[in-house]
Amino acid sequence: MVGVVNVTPDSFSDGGRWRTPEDAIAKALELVDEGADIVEVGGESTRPGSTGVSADEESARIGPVLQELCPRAGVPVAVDTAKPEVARLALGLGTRVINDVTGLRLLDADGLPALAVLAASAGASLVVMHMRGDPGTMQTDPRYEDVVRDVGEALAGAALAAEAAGVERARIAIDPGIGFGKTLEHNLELLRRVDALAARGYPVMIGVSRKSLFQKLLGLAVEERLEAGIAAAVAAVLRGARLVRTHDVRATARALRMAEALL
Ligand code: HH2
Repeated sequence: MVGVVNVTPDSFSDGGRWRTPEDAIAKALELVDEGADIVEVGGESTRPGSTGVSADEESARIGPVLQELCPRAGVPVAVDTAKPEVARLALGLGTRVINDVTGLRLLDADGLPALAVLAASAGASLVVMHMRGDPGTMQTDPRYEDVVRDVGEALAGAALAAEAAGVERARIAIDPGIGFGKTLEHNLELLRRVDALAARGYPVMIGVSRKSLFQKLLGLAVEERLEAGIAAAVAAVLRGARLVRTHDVRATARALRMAEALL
């Protein structure tokens, strides 16, 4: 399980909660105590409608956290970024996983996916997530011919490009990007068909915690979404997801331990 700490003023679930590096580090260590196998730090919100921040701003947010957290965490630390400058800084500070919500969109001068090249040179792992469009516009009428097939093909293509850039296959996970350029029905279909994504041959990560699909489906405000998030995470794991990304580690870890005992 991947525990999430966003050091942003505006993330939809925990924005502004961890105002100082000390607060963010304490929260990350708490998530490790609660059972996170990986702890992820993000310095830019990608919530629908967000416009992004500069690499300098993102680096200034996460640098002091990673510097102290990486040697102390006792588990691998991940960074949630799409920017090579930020990923380079994070890897230099000891981060072991790059989580790219753009699915390796950015290419370097050689035409290779820039974040995959960086991960390969550091021997780091890579999460390739699917997003249609960008956060500013992604929820404006997203369309797919067949969402499970289209997302699966895009992810498999990006994962192969990462391998071609030198990332070991065993170090790549794919993530359908629940809520990133998808309607409620698209999200539900992807969650129902995690098995089809897993059949692409890479471990599947699912991030649902506190997302707006619970508002759309069940009318729940962001602070009311814990149980629904756990149910979705458990269902995803029973259908073949190998990694769950969550803000609610303790409760999700308990539920997943129980579910996994029944697999
Ligand atoms: N979801 C968010 C951000 N990064 N990465 C992966 N691999 N999968 C996800 O589902 C995913 C992700 C959005 O959640 P959060 O980080 O809490 O919000 P924000 O983008 O507002 O910081």
